[in-house]
Amino acid sequence: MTQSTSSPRIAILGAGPSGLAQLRAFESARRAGRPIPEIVCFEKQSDLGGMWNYTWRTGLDEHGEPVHGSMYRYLWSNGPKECLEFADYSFEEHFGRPIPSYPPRAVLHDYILGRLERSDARKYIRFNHAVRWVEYSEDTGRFTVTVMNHDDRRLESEEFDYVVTATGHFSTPNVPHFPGVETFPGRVLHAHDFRDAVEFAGKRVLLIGSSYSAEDIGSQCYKYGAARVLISYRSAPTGYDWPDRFDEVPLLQRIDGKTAHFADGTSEDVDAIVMCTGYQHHFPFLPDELGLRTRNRLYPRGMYKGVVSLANPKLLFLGMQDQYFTFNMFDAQAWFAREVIAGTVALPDADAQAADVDAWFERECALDGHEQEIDFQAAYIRDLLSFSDYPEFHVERQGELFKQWHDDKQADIMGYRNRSYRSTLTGTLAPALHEPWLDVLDDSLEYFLANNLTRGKMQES
Ligand code: FAD
Ligand code: NA7
Repeated sequence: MTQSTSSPRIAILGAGPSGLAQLRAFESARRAGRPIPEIVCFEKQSDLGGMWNYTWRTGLDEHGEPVHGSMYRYLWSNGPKECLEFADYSFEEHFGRPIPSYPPRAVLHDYILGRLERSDARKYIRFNHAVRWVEYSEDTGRFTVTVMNHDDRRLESEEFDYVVTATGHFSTPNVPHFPGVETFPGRVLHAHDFRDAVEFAGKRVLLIGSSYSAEDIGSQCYKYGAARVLISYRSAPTGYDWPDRFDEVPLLQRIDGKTAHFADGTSEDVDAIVMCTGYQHHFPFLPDELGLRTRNRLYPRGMYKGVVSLANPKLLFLGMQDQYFTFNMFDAQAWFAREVIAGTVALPDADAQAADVDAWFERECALDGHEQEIDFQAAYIRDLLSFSDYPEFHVERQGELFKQWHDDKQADIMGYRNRSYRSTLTGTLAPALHEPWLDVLDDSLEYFLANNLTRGKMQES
């Protein structure tokens, strides 16, 4: 175990977009000539990218760890890339030319990796290292982080001054029970285990839930030939103008054989059930007093500025919010966390931190509708940006793009991915997708780039 006496040691848990944002934040400080701490990033997968690192596996991975990935084949960005662009690394810089606004997963994965590979930060990551336990000692003022090193098949413990938890919160499924599900004679799975819509070609698919997973898995199933898609909602239908073969029904009550019965008294035979019922914030490696207990929301309590644990200011979290903004919000958080660790941002006392959390939380509770939610998250990010030198990315203008995105989805849920938006960084209007999204069955990076080399007809949103 190497211990630095001169600079603090930081453990970053997870090398997804949030953990990589933290590495990049330190790297940019180092390049600016600032001293940086000793960093170790523990990642249980064999490569970086987090959720964007596609895996065909479900259940347990090759080491017996829970599979992290919830993404599936043919997944395309569900928001405009212009709203997640890193402020210090534009899409144009990465690809050398403008690309359409809604890329498939592999293209975004390439972009995430590209920024990291242009720095020297990969060296900090220990792959195949699953964090098992984090314990804080009041005596030493340090954390002991225990990890399973799957390369050497050994449990290892090291001490750190700070822990940055960036393990995501869309991996541990929330799976409700419905009477009769145990004898349903077809596939029942959670969205976390959904991998390939082709499996459902010709089938009648029932989706439970009415948020992002339901709308996208439903769209995928439709695109790849499902005979019928039923979306069963608990609170409210998605409200989109779905094409034929789609319907929205109230909540599933029970299942008899293949027949699903809904709250309005209607019933229908289905062949498969996909629970698109969301995820749990799950931290099996944190003691109760250090974990977060929250549903998926814009301002989970328990973290000052959505980052610093109220239970222990040396424990930080990234990416724990429900997300309109993603990559650039994680960056804003990571740059803030860097300044907290460096001591250039002084934390107020515990009461003042709790009052700040309460104020944001109450503001969130009063929100009415998606436009206010988008403005809220933009305001949260703007607040974070005031604490660091993260480059300007015009977060409010990106908020307006999100509102346009929302309208575009309302107008055409199967066609919104054909729209183009203007980068707030470069000012470039994205070229149109080379053919309508509904017709593109190949989601590979190679196919996407080969067919979108030249700027097509533009259709600004
Ligand atoms: P993650 O990407 O989940 O990364 C967490 C990392 O922590 C992983 O690498 C994991 O292996 C590691 N880890 C977890 N536990 C441990 C442990 N015990 N020890 C060591 N390592 C551990 N966002 C968008 O912007 N656009 C989209 O189109 C979009 N689509 C999505 C579709 C789906 C199906 C899902 C589930 C999410 C989608 N998201 C989308 C949101 C996505 O989660 C974020 O973009 C982003 O991946 C979050 O980054 P993160 O680093 O916080 O978490
Ligand atoms: P979300 O956005 O957290 O949504 C969860 C959905 O599941 C939501 O519609 C819930 O209904 C529904 N839900 C939760 N519990 C139940 C039960 N018990 N019964 C019925 N319905 C339930 O998760 P998603 O997976 O859609 O999206 C997460 C991320 O993945 C997101 O960032 C995407 O980009 C991809 P509610 O509306 O609360 O009544």
